[in-house]
Amino acid sequence: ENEISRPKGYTVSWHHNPAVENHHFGQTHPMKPWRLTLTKSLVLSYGMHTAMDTYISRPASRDEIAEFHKDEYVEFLNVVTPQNIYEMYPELATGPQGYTSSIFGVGEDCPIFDGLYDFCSNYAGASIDAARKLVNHQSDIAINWSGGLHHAKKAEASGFCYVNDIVLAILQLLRYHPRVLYIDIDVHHGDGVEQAFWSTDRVMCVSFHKYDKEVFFPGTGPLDSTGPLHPDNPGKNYTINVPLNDGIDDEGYAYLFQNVIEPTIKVYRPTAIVLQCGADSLGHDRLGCFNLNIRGHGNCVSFVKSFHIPMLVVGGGGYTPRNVARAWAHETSILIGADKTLNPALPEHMPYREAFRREGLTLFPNLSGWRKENMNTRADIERIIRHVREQLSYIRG
Ligand code: ZLS
Ligand code: CA
Ligand code: ZN
Repeated sequence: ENEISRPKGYTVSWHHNPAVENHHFGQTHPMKPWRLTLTKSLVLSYGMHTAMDTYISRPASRDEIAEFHKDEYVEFLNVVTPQNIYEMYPELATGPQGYTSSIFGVGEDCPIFDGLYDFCSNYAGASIDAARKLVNHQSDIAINWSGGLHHAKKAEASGFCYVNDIVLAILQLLRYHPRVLYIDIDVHHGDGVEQAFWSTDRVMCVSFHKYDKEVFFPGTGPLDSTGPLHPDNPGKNYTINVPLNDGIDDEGYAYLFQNVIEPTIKVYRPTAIVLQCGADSLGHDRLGCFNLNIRGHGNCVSFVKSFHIPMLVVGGGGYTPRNVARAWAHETSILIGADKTLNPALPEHMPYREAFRREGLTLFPNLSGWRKENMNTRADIERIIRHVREQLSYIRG
């Protein structure tokens, strides 16, 4: 249907692995790796793979994972199974509803499921591979939709994340790149990445998220959380947090995003950018509370791409699988420069076409008309922009 050619003047690589798609967190768990299968179905059916270098990624090695994570934690992930968890840690068997989260963060949010290590090592391997393609100048834009698991800590699983592929990828970029800008548009705060690079000026972390301390996970990321307070610490001011209320719409988000990201890039002059595209910031997300449409979400990707800086693009959250797939397929088209030529009507012949019927067989259903009222005022948004400008004034040369 669509004739899609390779982008002129730059190379895009797509890193994926079917080994990630077929794992299950559990029946009721909102994280569905199957959304990656839906994404792949759209990417292939539109013929977008013909415009990219496509790699089936390999699992990250234990040493690669241990570049950030604590050895004992990597060992734990490697050996734990749903069968042996209670033998290994009898204290976890506290009651009928299962284990409490005390051992390395496992619990209801981060369950031990069959093939957990296979899942983690494969999504992490894809992000590491993608980062290396950028370092070797074999790609200008590298994509791993299975990555973006931004909550994982050095020795703790958190918020559906076990291994922090973003931190591992940034560590690869830092071997060559002096300054890496991390941008996170998942509806949740990118706390694991922020924490890992809190005390360095070689990575600047910017997260946009719903913020409501004690109510919305993970409860961190207020506007005044900008890095270590001590004046001698190089990380001071190298973290930007953009806390938001429910219901932000495409217009407000685009205005805010551009007015935060443009001055940040001008002042910081990153030599590589990592963009986490968590799709739980879309309207109608099962866990989210924003009002973005597929195009509003994608505008962030277009805007970052327009700076022509080497870019690693990863996935993240996203709990209404068909809309996650729409967003990431649309964003793939933006990255290969095919968004204007793609037919918004979904391809006639594609696997899982029925999964998209609910909102209509289009890439761009209306996702903004739901129960969430926009609780972000013009004044809130202007206050954030002023705060960021002031913060950036302290890091200007
Ligand atoms: O950013 O809010 C929490 C923590 C709790 C409430 C939920 N219970 C189970 C544990 C304690 C305070 N957790 C969040 C985590 C959100 C992670 C987002 C990841 C990312 O998008 C990146 C990938 C949370 N929100 C909703 C749930 N957990 C949740 C909803 C439904 C269920 C089913 C499975 C498990 C228990 C019942 C669960 C978690
Ligand atoms: Ca975020
Ligand atoms: Zn999220």
